[in-house]
Amino acid sequence: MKPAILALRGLGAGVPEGLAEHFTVHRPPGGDLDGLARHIGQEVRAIATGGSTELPGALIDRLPALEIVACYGVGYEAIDAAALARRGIVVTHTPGVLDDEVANTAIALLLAVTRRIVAHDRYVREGRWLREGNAPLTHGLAGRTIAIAGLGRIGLAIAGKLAVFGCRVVYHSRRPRADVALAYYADLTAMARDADVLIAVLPGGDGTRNLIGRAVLDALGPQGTFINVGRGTVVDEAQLVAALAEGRLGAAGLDVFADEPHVPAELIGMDNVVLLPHVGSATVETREAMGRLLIDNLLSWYKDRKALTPVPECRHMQE
Ligand code: NAP
Ligand code: 8YV
Repeated sequence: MKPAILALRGLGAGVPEGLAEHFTVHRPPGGDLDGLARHIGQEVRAIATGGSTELPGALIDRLPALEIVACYGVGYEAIDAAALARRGIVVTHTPGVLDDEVANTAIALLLAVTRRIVAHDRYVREGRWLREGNAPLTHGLAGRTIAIAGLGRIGLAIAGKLAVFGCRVVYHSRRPRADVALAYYADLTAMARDADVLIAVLPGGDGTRNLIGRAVLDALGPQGTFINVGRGTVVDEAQLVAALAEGRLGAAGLDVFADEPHVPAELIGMDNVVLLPHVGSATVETREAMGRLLIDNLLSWYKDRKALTPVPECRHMQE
């Protein structure tokens, strides 16, 4: 008999169908987790879910046979992985396979914002080129300092891609990396003060909430650009809106927001901001790779109790 798996919100297209080849897939009708737990709670051995989809402890309590939670995505801030690990439940995610595409998204936002690609597109469409003449000049990237907050897998991919632009790349994280030659800043505000552009690619959750607040944004300054492809919660969104509105921050390119899919109304009307609907990893190829890795983690677990890409909190659980 195929093991029973609970498929929750946040899975990519095709993932439930892929799971169905190996598992009996249960999806909560109308999101009714309570009803589902009542009916098949004793049977559920696995959960497949999005890393930003809340996984209530009260639900876990009702799934006594649960062994593994497989997340679609690398970020898993909505999952209390340490608590699950203590209960002997392994959590997996999909690191690595999306680095290149998320890094491309960061570079696309960087160019779109600094070269005003979207604003200039509007300039043409609105007939302003004809009426007003050439669009205003912008600034290039060569010789600029680009700061990366969070030099992990994706941050490193961004740094690699930035090498061709002739800019200086610096970074901040809690610890310096021994394997990179880039300048390290222990102090995020000090780094922002020295930077022309700050690219955030930090994980979400309580540990990074509002890490980028008024001090960092003011340090980046009126000529500075802020790009975020990590999680919206790492920046104090009200402070970001105020800094842009008051001209204390120059421009922003945002793929992620604090309360998705809600975007602060003030940002919509701003010409110096490029907004994306959390599409960092959203190519057919990358999403397929994420779905495949999620399923391969489950299959590997059921084959020999070894998950392929457990989250750090669960790495010790490999038998
Ligand atoms: P990763 O390899 O774990 O890198 C995270 C980096 O952040 C590490 O360098 C870590 O270094 C640093 N960091 C963590 N907590 C920090 C803190 N409190 N202060 C300063 N630095 C901190 O993760 P990744 O694979 O690169 O992914 C990063 C994040 O990107 C994910 O967690 C996810 O939220 C987001 N993401 C977004 C998209 C999208 O579609 N926009 C797609 C994929 C991922 P230290 O441990 O040394 O501090
Ligand atoms: C996805 C992401 O958008 O991997 C992550 O952490 O944010 C993105 O790859 C998400 O996980 C799937 O909706």
